[in-house]
Amino acid sequence: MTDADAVHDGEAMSDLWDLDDPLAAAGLNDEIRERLGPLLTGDRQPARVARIEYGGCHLVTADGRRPGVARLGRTSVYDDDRSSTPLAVGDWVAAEYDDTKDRLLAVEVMPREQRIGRRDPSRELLEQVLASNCAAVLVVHALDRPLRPSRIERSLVLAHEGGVEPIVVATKADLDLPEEWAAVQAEVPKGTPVVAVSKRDGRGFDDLTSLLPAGRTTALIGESGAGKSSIVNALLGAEVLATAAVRGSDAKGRHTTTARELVPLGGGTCLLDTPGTRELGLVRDTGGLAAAFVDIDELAIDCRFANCRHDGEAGCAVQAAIEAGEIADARRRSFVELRAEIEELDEKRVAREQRIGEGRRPRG
Ligand SMILES: Nc1nc2c(ncn2[C@@H]2O[C@H](COP(=O)(O)OP(=O)(O)OP(=O)(O)O)[C@@H](O)[C@H]2O)c(=O)[nH]1
Ligand SMILES: [Mg+2]
Ligand SMILES: [Zn+2]
Repeated sequence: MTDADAVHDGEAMSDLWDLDDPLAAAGLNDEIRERLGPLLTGDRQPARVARIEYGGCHLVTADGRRPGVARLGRTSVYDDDRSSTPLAVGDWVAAEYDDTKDRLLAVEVMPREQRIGRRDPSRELLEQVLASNCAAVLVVHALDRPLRPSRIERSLVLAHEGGVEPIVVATKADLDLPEEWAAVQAEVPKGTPVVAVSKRDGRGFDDLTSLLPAGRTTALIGESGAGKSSIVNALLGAEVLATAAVRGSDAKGRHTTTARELVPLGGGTCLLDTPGTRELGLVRDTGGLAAAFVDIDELAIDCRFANCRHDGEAGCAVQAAIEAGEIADARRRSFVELRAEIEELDEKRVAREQRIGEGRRPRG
């Protein structure tokens, strides 16, 4: 496929939501109705954020996909959650028309059930939510490019940290790259599904379809050119999202997808496509690290010291397992590296709170 094949997706996306019951297609169910209920006072109606662009957003309402604007001044939820993104694609909101009756305002956000949040690239102590209210996430990697060390492990930590079930997807399996496929599998602990797919020959998509949580939303994350939008199109059975060829020289993507976008598959099952992300900084750890490294976490029970850091201590069961060839040292190194990244940020956060406590101006 060449750039010339890239289609513009704005209008096609609106058509996708031209359904009898768009809210049901967006995944509205009894549970969400109950959580949204208290926010729906007066003339407010339920809506889901389908896309956010500079200057506005698109909301799925009972009438289909409509342009909207965020007006979150009066929200309570948002106030409690200032360290995060005010409005994210996938959010369920209470919406109302403004006085002119032609513009929809998102006025209050339902507390997020799950989220994929990375470190905000411009403000490191803030979390930037890439996808909200997604039960699962496809961690997408193309086999035709180098796998940067711990890239997949990092994505798994982010997923678990947001309460999201990760599914690892290796794309371009038609290119027949067994070593690259082995490298991907090596970063995936047991219990986490990993599938290889090909848009060219169709392999893997039945498996992938059966892994998607029905009636819920599955987000896609990965570098530009990984094949995320191609997966969405394959699962939709239609070329709705724009895709474009990667650069021949280094297989780098061209940042074809420019906005996060919610796509209905039917029956309330949705996909949430995102633009390629190179940076996936970790924000904090409240259990995501252990979940992404269950192998290390289980071995740690047998370490001599309860607070063993698996980094050269005597009687370390992780080290013993490496020497016995049961797990790769690369696994341990990734774990230590990702933990260090989180700890560094925790220290900065503490220092920032101290500065605020002393009445000084916070930085970052
Ligand atoms: N050979 C092969 N090429 C694929 C496959 N899947 C996707 N591609 C190609 O990979 C390129 C990038 O695919 P996209 O779907 O645009 O990638 P993306 O992850 O959405 O990229 P961004 O939107 O930039 O983040 C396109 O040229 C696709 O045709 C596959 O299974 N096999
Ligand atoms: Mg894309
Ligand atoms: Zn240890």
